[in-house]
Amino acid sequence: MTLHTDDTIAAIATPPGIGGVGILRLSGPDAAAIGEKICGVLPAPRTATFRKFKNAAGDALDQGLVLHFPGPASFTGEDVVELHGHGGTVVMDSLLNAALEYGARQADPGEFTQRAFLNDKLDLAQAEAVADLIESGSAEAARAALRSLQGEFSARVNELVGGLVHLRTWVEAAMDFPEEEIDFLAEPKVLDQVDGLLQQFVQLEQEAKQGVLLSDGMHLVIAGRPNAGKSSLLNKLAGYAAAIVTDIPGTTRDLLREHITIDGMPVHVVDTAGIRAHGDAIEKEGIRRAKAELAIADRALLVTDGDEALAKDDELYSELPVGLAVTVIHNKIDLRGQAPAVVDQNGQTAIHLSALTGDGIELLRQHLKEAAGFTGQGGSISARRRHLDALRKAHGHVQTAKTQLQDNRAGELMAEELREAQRVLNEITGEFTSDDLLGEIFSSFCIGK
Ligand SMILES: Nc1nc2c(ncn2[C@@H]2O[C@H](COP(=O)(O)OP(=O)(O)O)[C@@H](O)[C@H]2O)c(=O)[nH]1
Ligand SMILES: [Mg+2]
Repeated sequence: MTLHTDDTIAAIATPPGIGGVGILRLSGPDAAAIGEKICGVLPAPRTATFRKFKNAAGDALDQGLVLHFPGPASFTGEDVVELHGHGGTVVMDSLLNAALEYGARQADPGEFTQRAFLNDKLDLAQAEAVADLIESGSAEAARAALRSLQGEFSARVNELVGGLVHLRTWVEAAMDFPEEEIDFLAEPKVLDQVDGLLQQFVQLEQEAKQGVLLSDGMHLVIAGRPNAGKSSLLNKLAGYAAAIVTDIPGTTRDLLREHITIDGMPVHVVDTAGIRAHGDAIEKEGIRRAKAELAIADRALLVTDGDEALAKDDELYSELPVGLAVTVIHNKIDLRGQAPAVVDQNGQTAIHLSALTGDGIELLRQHLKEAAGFTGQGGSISARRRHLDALRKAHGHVQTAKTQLQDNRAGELMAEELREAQRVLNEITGEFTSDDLLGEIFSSFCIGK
């Protein structure tokens, strides 16, 4: 991925295909010159004006509106020109080709946003929010992404950084006076500040977690023995007959994926082949795929059709990756004349329900929200796993700093932890972020953004 910004990039900013309007976007030092070659004299800055578009051979290509945003008052911070033509594939391609003939380079995915970042128009978390807003799958997710784009998340991270800097100044000043260091650090306000920071971490992590849940959702895998009612459960959760249900064991062989939302929380549900020792080659492959899916799941629903608690050494458990969160589903309560219930079973949640009648499904939905920590409260921000990981890592360093302070009064070690926490936090907003990570982030954007 190139990180230089000395050339002029061009891309069709509207989605491929046919539409009323198609937009060609140019950004860079020659954007204005190239724009003039295509459409004659550029209009006054930020004023939409009608022009005819031509290529180098003088062929008429299209006609439409032209907009000129001289840098630095533009999205990228560079000179930007937009040509709004008719949204047909051939028309847009010929406009793009004209721009390339005049010396522009086809933009890489996300390169406009990357330039906005490099020119300090956006920090990294805001740039990521641009992509999250475009890709948001629900109104809540879009609102959260917009808040992050407007800088709400970054402001909260910067607040934490500010607190860290303040604390570091104090601790490092203490180290300059070794005779008084112990007293300096024994001041109650030092510990108060550390505790205040720790609280801020807890709060922001909670909100970032909501953000990650809103955009990524929960990855849920339904597993269990054949005929326990796994596919029926998927159908009830999805609200329609997505999977084939029969009383023949081994009906489901391939994985079946459904995307559902529970009160705004996206959930990716995967139905799998029942786990059993014998079965034909197709079923064996199905079971292999089920295990692969379990390996990346956030939680498994382990379905049985009896009401007895699964023994700790039940073979079903041996098929699950260690440490995977599990909810046991005791299905078919209608056959036993039981009422739906949520119970604790050896520290695990077990839910008695009927995938046939739907009795108890609501209990399961509420349990899933709770288990994921989804509050569904408005006002959340969008965040990515990388942000949450960074917050947790920085949090850990501040926690260690507190131990160094309380147990050892070790100013130097404390300062070291605080410095590290600050470095990790700065990665969120991109203050000190490796080119590799930047490349990875921007290359996942769409072309023209
Ligand atoms: N009575 C009753 N039958 C159910 C229930 N859930 C599933 N079944 C039946 O059990 C059989 C197997 O169901 P299916 O969903 O295909 O199970 P899977 O093999 O685990 O996917 C079918 O005949 C279903 O109609 C339930 O809650 N109550
Ligand atoms: Mg099935």
